[in-house]
Amino acid sequence: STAPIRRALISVSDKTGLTELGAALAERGVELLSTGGSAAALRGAGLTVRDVSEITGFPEMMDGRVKTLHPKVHGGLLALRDAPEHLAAMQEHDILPIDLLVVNLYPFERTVAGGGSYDDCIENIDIGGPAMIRAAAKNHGDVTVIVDTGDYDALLSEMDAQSGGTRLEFRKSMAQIAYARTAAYDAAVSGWMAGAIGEGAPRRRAVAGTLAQTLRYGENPHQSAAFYRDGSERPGVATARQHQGKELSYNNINDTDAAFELISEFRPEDGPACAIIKHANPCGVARGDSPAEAYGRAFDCDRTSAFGGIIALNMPLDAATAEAITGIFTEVVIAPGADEGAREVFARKKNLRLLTTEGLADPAAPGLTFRQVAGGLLVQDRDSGRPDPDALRCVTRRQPSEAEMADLLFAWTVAKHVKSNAIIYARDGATVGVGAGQMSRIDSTRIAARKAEDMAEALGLDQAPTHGSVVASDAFFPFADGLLAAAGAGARAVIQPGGSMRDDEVIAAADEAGIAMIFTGMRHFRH
Ligand code: 93A
Repeated sequence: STAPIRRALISVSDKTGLTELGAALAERGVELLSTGGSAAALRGAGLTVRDVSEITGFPEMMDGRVKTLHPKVHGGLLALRDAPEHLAAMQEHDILPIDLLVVNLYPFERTVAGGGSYDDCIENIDIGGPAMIRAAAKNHGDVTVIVDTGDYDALLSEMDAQSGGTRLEFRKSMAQIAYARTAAYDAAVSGWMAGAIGEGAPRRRAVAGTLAQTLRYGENPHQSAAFYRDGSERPGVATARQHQGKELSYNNINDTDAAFELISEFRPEDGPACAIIKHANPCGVARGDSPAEAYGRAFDCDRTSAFGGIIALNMPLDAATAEAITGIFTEVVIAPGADEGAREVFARKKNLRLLTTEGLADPAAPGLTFRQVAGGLLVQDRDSGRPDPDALRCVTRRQPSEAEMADLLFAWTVAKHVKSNAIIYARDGATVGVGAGQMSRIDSTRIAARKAEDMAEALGLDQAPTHGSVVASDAFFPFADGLLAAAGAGARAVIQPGGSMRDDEVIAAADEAGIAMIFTGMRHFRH
């Protein structure tokens, strides 16, 4: 209903705009009820106010801890105006309907930020305020709730436009804002308490989601941690079924996510593919004629780093793949299924954690990623970008061959899942050198090439697998040096976003070295 507001309860700690609001409401014929300090301020401005204590018949007591916690207040906020039973109860108990609630809470956050003592902080946990806010917000069918001094003007404009009442639409919106406020308030309280209680005491973080698992520890043993599910159905580590092995650790979950998100880029229709992850970066990714072969080729990229890795496959595991994988110590294997033969093989390795999912994740699906910074949260779209085939542009005299083009796209796909600066050498559908997480692109280029040389030595090859390879770079080469280093390692084709001030120099260097180069027009930073 848009019935005019007749009675308002005002109880505010932040008195900004209070007397102006009180005067504006009084002018519109609204009766004002209020608590101690707020009532005093309103009276000070010459307004007529009734004390809540007069309504409840109880004084404000216990240092104000109990002032509005009373059926005369909560009944007035919660009663359904069109339910005969509620109206009868109001009549019987002398409860007056309250049509508008204006509350802002004890300044808990400010008390904490100002270095308040433990007792000060505790005393500033508002109880009656949130109770009233939640009651009024629940009853938004009849009651308007305002929790922000910044919304006073909107309230008055609404009332003026609606003959002294408010539209349901407006009340709903204010109710949503009200619950956002009480949720944030309690999150602040629990966050403060998490820091105030003794080390090692059980605690939980107030985050959106349901607790899936209290973890033994976080990234390091001195950090406590937990894993929450956000309710999304996306196939991945949060929704996978674990068949065997110890509980996943914090780092296992993080790495398994990285592994599965990467391998989900490779559709099973295009053939088997395998990724091996260490510290959230791939140390080998490969296609193969069979899942076992894909694993073997991924393993051959960097056998040293693969030890204790996390392995993801894009199709169900079979016994041959399981045999190959169990050749060395592996922490986690995740795939969209595992047949009986594979499960039997894995069962012999008690510590290996085997996870199966319902299919692969859709790499193009929209979604958000979150990262915490001191005092805030960074939110962005998931990097679901894939270069538009029509946007790929060959900028060199030499064009990549068909086989090189396939490898370029393979390397580019992997690059998206490597921490910046990312440089990936690939050949015949397998990475042969991965340079990750360096502060300079030239270092990533050199590290990837050097790892490839080490591997060639270990495998007894007379030439590094980077000979005749292709290279992907997650962002543009700022100078020609990175490109020259790749050429020196034997790369024949390059894929990169382009867009450097010195693109001309880089293109000239590629032409000089007889290298084919593709610009994608899209960057894949990952930090
Ligand atoms: O201590 S309380 O949790 N107990 C209550 O019953 C209660 N009712 C309102 N705090 C309570 N309030 C809060 O008092 C309001 O949320 C508001 O922040 C403050 C306003 O007090 P005053 O009008 O005396 O300045």
